[in-house]
Amino acid sequence: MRAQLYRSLYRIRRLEEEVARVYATDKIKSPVHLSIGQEAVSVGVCAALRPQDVVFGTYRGHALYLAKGGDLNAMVAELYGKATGCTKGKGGSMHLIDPEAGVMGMSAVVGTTIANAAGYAYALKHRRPDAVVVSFFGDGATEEGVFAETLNFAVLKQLPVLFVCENNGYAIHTPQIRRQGKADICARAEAAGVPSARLNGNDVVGLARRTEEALAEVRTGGGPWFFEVATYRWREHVGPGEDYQLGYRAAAECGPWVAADPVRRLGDALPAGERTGIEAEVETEIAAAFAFAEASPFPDSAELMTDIFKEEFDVLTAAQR
Ligand SMILES: Cc1ncc(C[n+]2csc(CCOP(=O)(O)OP(=O)(O)O)c2C)c(N)n1
Ligand SMILES: [Mg+2]
Repeated sequence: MRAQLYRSLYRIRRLEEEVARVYATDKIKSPVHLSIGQEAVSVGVCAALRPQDVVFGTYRGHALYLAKGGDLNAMVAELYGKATGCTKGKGGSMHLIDPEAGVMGMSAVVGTTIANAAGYAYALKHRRPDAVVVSFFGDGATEEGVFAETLNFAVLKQLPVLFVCENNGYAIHTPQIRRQGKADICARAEAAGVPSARLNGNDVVGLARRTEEALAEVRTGGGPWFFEVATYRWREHVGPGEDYQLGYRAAAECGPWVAADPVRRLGDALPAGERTGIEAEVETEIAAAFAFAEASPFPDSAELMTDIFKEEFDVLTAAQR
């Protein structure tokens, strides 16, 4: 299990480092919200998911997309705006989707996918009761009205959904304590009737175990669960670089998070040969994905008028049918 978790963590870290490196060339046509430092949240939670389970995320979604098994080539091509991308180059980094892998969508509009996730869970409750939904969002999203409304509905209908708040302490440049009168997000979930836990976002093994436990209840009709996961964004809010020079947070604040970096720590704990083997395979895979994106064509201009409305849509993924 540790080797698998390391592969997933290392793959996401290296993919995003490559995105940051290539970004200066302007080949990547999309804004990028990197999750470097936050990878373990998606990897830990997704380790407890089954193929029929689905996830919804946000514009900061590279880690979630890959952790749930989204296609790597289609992701990089999407960032390049190419026709082979996961939304044919129309969505970019903020709108990754791979329904066959259970990655049901992400949005640039803060909070929107919280309600989408609950709606999907409502459908699953009737059509595929052994599958669950996990909804990922930031601490800032909990200030949107849709968060409170969705928790209420999820409890009322006892929906099979796990809400995962990735609390990185900031919404763009504003810290949580300057935005929330009572900075206790779990208390708000509890007030709505949702059992909650505050978890360490660097403890990837612990996150997988706690997710397994919570989902055991969710899968058997126990209704929703809520996790507030403490984590930290190492890079700037949007873009490939760092932003400590802006002054809204001190560079020293990142120190303890870097020291506890689960990517490095898990790698250090593996036998050296196993670690280098995993890293070499991942490097090859990432290089191939960037080569695929480079070689892919841009969409034809006729594509501007397609995919605007969806006439028919089967809500179930292949794994759920
Ligand atoms: C409805 C809406 N309001 C405001 C914005 C502008 N905006 C983009 S990201 C963001 C911060 C959200 O912070 P958080 O939910 O904590 O996620 P993080 O970026 O930290 O992962 C804001 C306010 C938006 N995209 N959508
Ligand atoms: Mg945040």
